[in-house]
Amino acid sequence: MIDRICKGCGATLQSDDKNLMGFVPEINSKSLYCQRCFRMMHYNELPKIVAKSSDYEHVIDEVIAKNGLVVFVVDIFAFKATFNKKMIDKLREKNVILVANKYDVFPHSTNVANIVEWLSKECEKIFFKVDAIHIVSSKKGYFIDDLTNTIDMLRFGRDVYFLGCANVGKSSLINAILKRNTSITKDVISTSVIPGTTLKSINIQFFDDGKYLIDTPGLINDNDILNKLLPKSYDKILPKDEMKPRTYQILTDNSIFLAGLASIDFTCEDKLSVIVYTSNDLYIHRCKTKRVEELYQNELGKLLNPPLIDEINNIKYEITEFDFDGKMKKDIWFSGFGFVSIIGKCHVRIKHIENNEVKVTNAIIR
Ligand SMILES: Nc1nc2c(ncn2[C@@H]2O[C@H](COP(=O)(O)OP(=O)(O)OP(=O)(O)O)[C@@H](O)[C@H]2O)c(=O)[nH]1
Ligand SMILES: [Mg+2]
Repeated sequence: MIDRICKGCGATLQSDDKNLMGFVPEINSKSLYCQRCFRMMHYNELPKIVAKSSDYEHVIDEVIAKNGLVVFVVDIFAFKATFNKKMIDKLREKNVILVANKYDVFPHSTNVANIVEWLSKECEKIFFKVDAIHIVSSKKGYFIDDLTNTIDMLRFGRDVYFLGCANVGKSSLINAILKRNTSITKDVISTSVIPGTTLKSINIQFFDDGKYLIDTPGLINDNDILNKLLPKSYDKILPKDEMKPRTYQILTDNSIFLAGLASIDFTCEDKLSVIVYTSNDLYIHRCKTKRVEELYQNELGKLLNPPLIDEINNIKYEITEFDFDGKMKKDIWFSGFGFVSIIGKCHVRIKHIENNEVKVTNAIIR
């Protein structure tokens, strides 16, 4: 008998073990989805079985070996974390379209051309040559047609592979392309907030020449903030809609808490402008630096949540420091929960969750 593949996650359907991927109580000619995907789609259940980081190497190596066009998807809200160096190094010899997804969470006044220019400079910095750069929102359907046109132009009769870190929205992007270009109105592939939703590659016949759109499991980053916290914390971390920038005038020995995920202490001679871009639901607290440790002691998991009370015992912090000369507006990227723009000369001392990377770039929003 030919194996049947779940249309939602790519697992081979089986009815032997309900704790393994691809389980359905009974397989017949009508079986399209495994029980896990059926429940995700119809009851909004979160998946308990997820892809593992160890599976990733062979996924990317398999794609590299094929003669395909690669759509490398990054999450614009988590750009620094998802513009993954390890993946980029493997993609250097391929034809790549860089797609920054989740544009809908950016302030609507943001100029798209400026962001494309910024992305192209980030590529140049690491000598990563891409054939095109697109900004899209799979959720809202923004700029999907522009991307489809570029795919048509650059494909030259090949399959198209969607690669990227877990949770950047690869499966959502394919669903959006299908909805725009076929009679399909509902999601075909399963998506969820949990990294590792797609378990195996999924081939979707899409092009007139019989070639495929191919979804792949994402690279799981064990340092991703989502992998350090429980799903009930995600609600405040992931923006649901347009981020409202929060601006603070900062003097020396002032600090800002990004809930209990990080705190930034500022030392400066002149007043600074600091703009916080996170989910609107993430609690931001400004205080004097001398009160920071007392607040960590008394309010972590309470006022300062996430992390939640039942997560704090598993969390350690580390310190990262930066100096800014004030010549250019800079962004500090907090892996997976946003970025903070700084205008002015200062020294910053950041206390953040251990191994949850903090990186600096020129400002993405001018
Ligand atoms: N705001 C916003 N959220 C999005 C967008 N695209 C995807 N998401 C959300 O991001 C989460 C991950 O989406 P998926 O499509 O499952 O991501 P993936 O890259 O396929 O993830 P894996 O299968 O785990 O590798 C889901 O909660 C989606 O609803 C978007 O354009 N905007
Ligand atoms: Mg997926």
